[in-house]
Amino acid sequence: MRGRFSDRLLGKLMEADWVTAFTGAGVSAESGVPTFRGTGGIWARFKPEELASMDAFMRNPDLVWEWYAHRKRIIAEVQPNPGHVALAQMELLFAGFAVITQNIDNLHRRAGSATVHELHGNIERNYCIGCGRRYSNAEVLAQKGVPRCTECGKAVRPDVVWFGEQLPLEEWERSVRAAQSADVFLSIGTSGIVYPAASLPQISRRSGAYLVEINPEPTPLTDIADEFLQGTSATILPLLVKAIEETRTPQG
Ligand code: BJW
Ligand code: ZN
Repeated sequence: MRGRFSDRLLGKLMEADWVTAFTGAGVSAESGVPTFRGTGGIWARFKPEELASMDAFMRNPDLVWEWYAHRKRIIAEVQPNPGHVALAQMELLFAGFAVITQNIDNLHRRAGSATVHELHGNIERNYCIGCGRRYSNAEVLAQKGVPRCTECGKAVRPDVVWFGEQLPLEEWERSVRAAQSADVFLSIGTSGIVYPAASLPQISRRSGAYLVEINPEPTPLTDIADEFLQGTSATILPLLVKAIEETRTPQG
């Protein structure tokens, strides 16, 4: 046992050629980005299923757009936290390393991670639902209410994946390969209930990975994980990087 980590986990990490980190909203919580489920605030009155769908956008475009405009503003102001930074550092410690994220906030790239597969899109991009023309956040936030396309007049939406929509195929295929290649798979800060993303830890484990979950709360994944590290990502991930470095270069 080195600090809070088992010899078994550190042994697996010493032997690992490939490590994959799968992240959810919890990883950005300590940057000040609210999670989807189980939080306070005005948006907690709505389930993500009631806001993150094309049906919801068609039924109540103002409400859905207001939610995204609110989140765009929060995300533009926050910074990556020590958990994001630790994952960027971890990338340099292994021959193969990938971050698969369900987050749309771009914080992994901003922290310096190079290989990032974004399964649910990116809130910094937008496109017209009529003609597909792309818009920057500066362009859409300059308009009042739901932005309209300058070419065709239809509504502009965030480039994120809503319920009932397909995940971007290339990002999905790369994520499946990263899950299958992993010797150690870290599932961090996700409730693990939204599919198909939530199948990646299972895919990885079936391919022989050592499955580690990092979360302050147990989730449906906890029972199949080889280890459950209970705590927040901004606390545990920097300690894990330190433990890997110390195990590789024993002190004294
Ligand atoms: C901390 C922490 C700290 C807190 N440190 N941790 C029935 C069965 C199976 C599937 C389905 C079904 N019915 C429908 C479906 C399909 C559906 C689905 O999975 N629904 C489930 C809810 C049941 N999936 C889809 O529709 C997907 N598409 C699809 O299936 O396509 C195929 C198809 C197409 C057409 C027809 C039929 C099939 C698309 C899913 C898209 C999800 N989109 C969203 C919104 C993205 C844009 C945006 O951000 O606005 O993605 S929803 C939302 O949930 C977002 C997230 O990425 C996703 C996952 O949430 P996440 O990240 O896990 O966050 P939370 O809040 O749930 O959890 C936070 C965790 O952090 C908690 O565990 C905390 O404890 C922890 N935490 N602080 C570490 N400091
Ligand atoms: Zn258009």
